[in-house]
Amino acid sequence: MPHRSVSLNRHFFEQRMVHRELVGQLGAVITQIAFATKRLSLEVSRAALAGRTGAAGASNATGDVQKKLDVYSNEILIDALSGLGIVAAVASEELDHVHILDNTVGAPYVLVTDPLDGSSNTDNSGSVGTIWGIYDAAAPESRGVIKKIETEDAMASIKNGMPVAAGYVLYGSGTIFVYTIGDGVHGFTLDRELGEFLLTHPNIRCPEKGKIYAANVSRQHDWDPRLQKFLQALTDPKPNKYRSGQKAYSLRYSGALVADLHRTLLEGGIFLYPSDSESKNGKLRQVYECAPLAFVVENAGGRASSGSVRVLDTPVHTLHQRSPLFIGSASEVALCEQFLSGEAG
Ligand code: P6P
Repeated sequence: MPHRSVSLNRHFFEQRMVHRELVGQLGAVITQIAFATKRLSLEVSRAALAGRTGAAGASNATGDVQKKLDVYSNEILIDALSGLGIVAAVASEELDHVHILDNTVGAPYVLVTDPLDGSSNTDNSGSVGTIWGIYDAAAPESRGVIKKIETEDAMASIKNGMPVAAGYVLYGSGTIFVYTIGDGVHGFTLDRELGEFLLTHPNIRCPEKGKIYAANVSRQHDWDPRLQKFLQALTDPKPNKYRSGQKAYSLRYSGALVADLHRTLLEGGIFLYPSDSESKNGKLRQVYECAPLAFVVENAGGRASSGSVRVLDTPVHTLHQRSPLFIGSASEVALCEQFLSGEAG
């Protein structure tokens, strides 16, 4: 018998008895996100041929220089979700404000997204990714009420709710689609000839401990001394009580959050982007980078923290607010929090 190929749609259909929503509107949104990222995978791979490398000539709301592919990726994603009547609004790194889609009275969901994370890597063919999260558009008390979702409704859902689904797509040596609806984390690899994402990583579990850490260590002189002590505990050639006989950790850092996160999810360890003198609240964005990835990693048994607060409990005040991020294996993230609080070290 040939190996059974499980497409995303088949995967959703097989879960319909437990998760009816996967053969309904939620499944339709995730399928459209997958469709958009198939297009993105193609566009990223041929950016240089299509003249889509380099800067777009503007900056986004958080002051990052927008790459041509950033803008194009945002357009592709919004286009894939427009007209469905299922997504009411999109909060994107590339848009200053929440974007309310047309004809969406009664649409049940809001999308948060970083359409092309790590886009500085596109000019050197490095890995990049898409990060996405889906929230209920209406507050619990007004669910079922047919109304047009406005910006304040979308922001209220993002501030007060938890994601109903989240995931990312890694455009690396392969194109990997990872998602969760809160019941397991599942990974699919794009078969370009079929044009289908096929299940290759069912029920991903983040190892309890790893052997790798990911950080931009060129900035460590500027970090909290307690964080420096934590990294010393991981990397000291001499064994210490925090490594229980394990060898010193290796450093892997790609400059693209999705690539470093995906490796950490599969192999364990910790990714960290702390605050420093340049980024006093951290560099990564809480709404459309930290929270969706935290939802994925926690559902795989990992942990995600701002250093002192669980990412998914971090209060959201503004759409583009930044947060420090410590994410990965439960053991390393918890130990890092203990160093930062002074309980360890
Ligand atoms: P640095 C890319 O710009 C990004 O937002 C993340 O994808 C990545 O983890 C981080 O910034 C890299 O930042 O300061 O190390 O270049």
